[in-house]
Amino acid sequence: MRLRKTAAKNPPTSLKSESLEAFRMHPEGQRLTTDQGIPISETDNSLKAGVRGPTLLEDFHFREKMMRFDHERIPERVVHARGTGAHGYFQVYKSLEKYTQARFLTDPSLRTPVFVRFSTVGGSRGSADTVRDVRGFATKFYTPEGNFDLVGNNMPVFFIQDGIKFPDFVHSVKPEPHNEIPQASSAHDSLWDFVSLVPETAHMVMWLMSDRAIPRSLRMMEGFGVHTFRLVNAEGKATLVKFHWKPLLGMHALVWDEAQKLSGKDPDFHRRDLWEAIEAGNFPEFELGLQLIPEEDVLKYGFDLLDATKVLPEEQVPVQRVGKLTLDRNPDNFFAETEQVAFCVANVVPGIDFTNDPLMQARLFSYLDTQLTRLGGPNFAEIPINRPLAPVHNHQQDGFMRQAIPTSRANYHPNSLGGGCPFLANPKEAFNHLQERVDGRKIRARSESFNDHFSQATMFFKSLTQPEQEHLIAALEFEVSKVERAEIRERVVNQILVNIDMGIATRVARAVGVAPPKPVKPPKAGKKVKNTVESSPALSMDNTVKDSIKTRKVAALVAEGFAGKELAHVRKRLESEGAIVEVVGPSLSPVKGDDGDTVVPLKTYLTASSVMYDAVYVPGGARSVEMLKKVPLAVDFVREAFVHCKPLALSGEAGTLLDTAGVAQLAPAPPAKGVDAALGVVRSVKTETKGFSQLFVSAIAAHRHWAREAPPPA
Ligand code: HDE
Repeated sequence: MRLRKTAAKNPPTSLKSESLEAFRMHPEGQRLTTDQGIPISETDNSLKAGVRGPTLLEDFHFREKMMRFDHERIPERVVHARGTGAHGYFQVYKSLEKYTQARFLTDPSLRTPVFVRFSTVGGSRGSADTVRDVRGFATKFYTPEGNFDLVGNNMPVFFIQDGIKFPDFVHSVKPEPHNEIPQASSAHDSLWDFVSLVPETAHMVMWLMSDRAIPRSLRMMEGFGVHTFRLVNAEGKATLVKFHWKPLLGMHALVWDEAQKLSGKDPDFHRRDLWEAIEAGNFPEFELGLQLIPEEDVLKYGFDLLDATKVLPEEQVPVQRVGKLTLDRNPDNFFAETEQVAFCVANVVPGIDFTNDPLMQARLFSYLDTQLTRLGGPNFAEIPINRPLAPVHNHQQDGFMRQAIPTSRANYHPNSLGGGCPFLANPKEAFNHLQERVDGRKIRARSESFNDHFSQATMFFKSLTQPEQEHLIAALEFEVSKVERAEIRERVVNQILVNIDMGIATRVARAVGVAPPKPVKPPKAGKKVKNTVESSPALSMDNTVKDSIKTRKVAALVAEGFAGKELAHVRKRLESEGAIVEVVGPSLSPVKGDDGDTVVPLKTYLTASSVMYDAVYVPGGARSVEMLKKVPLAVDFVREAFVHCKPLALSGEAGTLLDTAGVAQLAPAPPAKGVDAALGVVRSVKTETKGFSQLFVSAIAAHRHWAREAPPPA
């Protein structure tokens, strides 16, 4: 897909976009100048004393150009450094005034502009997109009452319960301090050392080892506010709330081997996917979901809703879908927007409030604090992407990079010199902190209600389908095998995994060279919090929607002599269903089909790879197939697509490529007549057989065909 120019395609439509226009630089038809606006006619040679002489200090253009270059970098985010952003809007379906006074949730006619930044957590700015990690999902709503930031993740729980442990946790997962290895990976001693010593990590570690940690696309993953928040209505009545984002394309994952290969083949895989989808007008959509819980039910579900290591199963409190987020515009400039955007959990509007979750409380401090350093001073709310659409007036002043020019002589409150302005807002419209009764002893301790660390880890595992469970165990085996210290591997098995599931512990123990674990004593009565449900089907990605192939990428592998009519037919069908078909050939020169027509490949066997696609199709044509068999990279295409359980469509002679790829013995027998699609391998006896395209469409919609995977060891 070669696409460019979001700006031309999607002209500014939102108020936020209009507000950014004042800051956009449009170089078209403009002459080159210095930062002072002085016209420059030569920028390739410095000013010298003679053409072979020394450069002169007087050369202000050279000095300015070099000074600006020398200072282009700012500190990357201490976590979530790698990210990608998009503009869009949010619209609520119907008024939620019963629960909240927040305008963007009560006025269905309002399209609230948003900026979203997706991220990985552990890697640095240049790290690969498809690593095993949590994904950040941060949304800034530019509401009429000021900015609301929902700074969430794609997993509903977290590693720790109290924010004071965040520096410890992050130090352990980041590259190790002595050699800065490994980059963007949790498969190393210090993380698993921490995990083995801190049982509250158990539940989140199960999520991290699951397929949720390797999403197929940022457009195909859920988002969660994680903490329990509060909605507050105009009467001051509060309701506890859990925020969710539900992707309309469903949730889908990569395969771990594929994710690792993609890190090399296309480290920008997720960033590119998001960018291209928006450029092509395939705007990502997520529904906002709310779980609403009466205040008095905070301890009703067998755990404490203030504990961020727990999920509230959807089967117990259903997620109500209340509105939709649409991402419809790529940023104009990565640095100015995606890098400089500053989210903060403390940015709430009237109608939304916090709770005493000790993880959330720590975050209320951390974001502003880190941004002070990252963005070079206290005025970062004035950077265009961070400016609210709501007017800003206060007595805050000065500091590095101040942009606004206060015009009043009064810079204090109360004042008479400025006529008392800015005047205090009407309390009915202002943000009022919920008057929650708080009393207690000053104490550095954790609530008893936070004690159970394993029940929900077990519930999560039980909620997965068998293939998902196998992936999770394989991920644990992979990660813990990479731990060099035997005592850490031993502790992971005997302190953590045995408490989650003996089956997992036994399998991982064997894989990582630890003696088979002994069954654990059941916890003392009263200590273990009872799960109110044993499993939650909503937690399985396999239960997601699988009814569409919209935006799925399909590679059509061709060589000279391919079945031309068939390719045209299949392509048309897939494209009519919203898929993207890319022809991959021996070179970028036209390739002739058996009908004399030519296609021009967009990629070659050298530049593309099966891991970049959702499905692979090889049209028939004896000559083409024979040529493909002689090219190892083309054969790899078929082999990898098969191993990664992707839909494969091989028509006529192309079916024999499975033999060449060495996977025929794992595939179902070829059809004796007509077409067949067992295990997601669509094959036909002849080319263009009726029903071939339809079966392929269904196989792609199913996403992956796990039944092809080798069975677990006995
Ligand atoms: Fe963050 N987190 N976090 N975090 N977080 C940051 O803020 C922090 C946590 C999340 O795209 C930092 O501006 C603490 C949970 C996202 O710009 C920093 C704790 C969740 C992003 C910070 C947490 C998140 C961040 C780094 C434990 C999901 C990226 C740069 C108490 C609900 C936002 C920055 C973006 C970024 C602190 C835990 C989500 C250091 C102290 C839980 C999506 O302030």
